[in-house]
Amino acid sequence: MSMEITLSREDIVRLCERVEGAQTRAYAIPKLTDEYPGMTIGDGYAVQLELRRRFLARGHKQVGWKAGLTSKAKMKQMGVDVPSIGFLTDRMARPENAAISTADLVHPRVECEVAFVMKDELKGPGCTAGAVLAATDYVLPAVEIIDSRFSGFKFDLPSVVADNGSSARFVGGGRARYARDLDLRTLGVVLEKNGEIVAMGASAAVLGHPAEAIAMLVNILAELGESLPAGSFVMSGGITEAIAVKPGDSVIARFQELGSVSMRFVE
Ligand code: OOG
Ligand code: MG
Repeated sequence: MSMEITLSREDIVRLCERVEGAQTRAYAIPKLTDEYPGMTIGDGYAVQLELRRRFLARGHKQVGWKAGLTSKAKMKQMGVDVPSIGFLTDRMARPENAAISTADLVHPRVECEVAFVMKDELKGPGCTAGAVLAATDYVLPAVEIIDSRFSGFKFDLPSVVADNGSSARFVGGGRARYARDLDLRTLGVVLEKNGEIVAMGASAAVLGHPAEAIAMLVNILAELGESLPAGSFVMSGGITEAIAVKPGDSVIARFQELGSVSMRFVE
């Protein structure tokens, strides 16, 4: 993947302010490539970096990273065929069984993911799934609440990367387990909304093995000149397609071996 930056510093700041406004005040904007058709993936990451810098300067704490678009179901749903990464902060975390407000979201969707908590730092390039498993403290089930800031949830890779991979909220829960005690490829997951099954899948949907997604994330970080710190909470990407939610909905994701994660949505 080329990380070439073609936009001027002024344009990067301008686009960052546009995305930041849409994120913090919850409104939809056109995808960035409508105005900048030549925008590259490197430009997208430059905007994301500026966004992260601003959030951290305001006192948000980074807790980890997320891989996105790592399953066929997600790639097909979004029309994008290359994975992406985004950062996660303390302000995005919600406790298990939380009532999650949708007033500060545009058009939220939920998706089931396997999350990794790292005990050692990882550095690319050349990071492998084996290296990821050796550096993992434990895994736990998670639900990510994504919320593209782009109208109609329609975007391309440079735009979604600039929008921090549609990151909005996340809930970790269930039962934490050591990766070595599980077959992380064959974990089944069932997503229920208001008591009905709305999506299901198995963890192998994520690049054949969720640890592959974390390795991919570490290798993208290397291209950006960064590493994955020990202690990071890392989500490996939606196993199933994402499901839209609205106030009044209750959601439960049941993971084989890892227990379940639930939440409900309110105004
Ligand atoms: C992009 C974010 C994708 C995942 O797990 O695949 C993502 C999107 O679909 O809006 O978080
Ligand atoms: Mg996700």
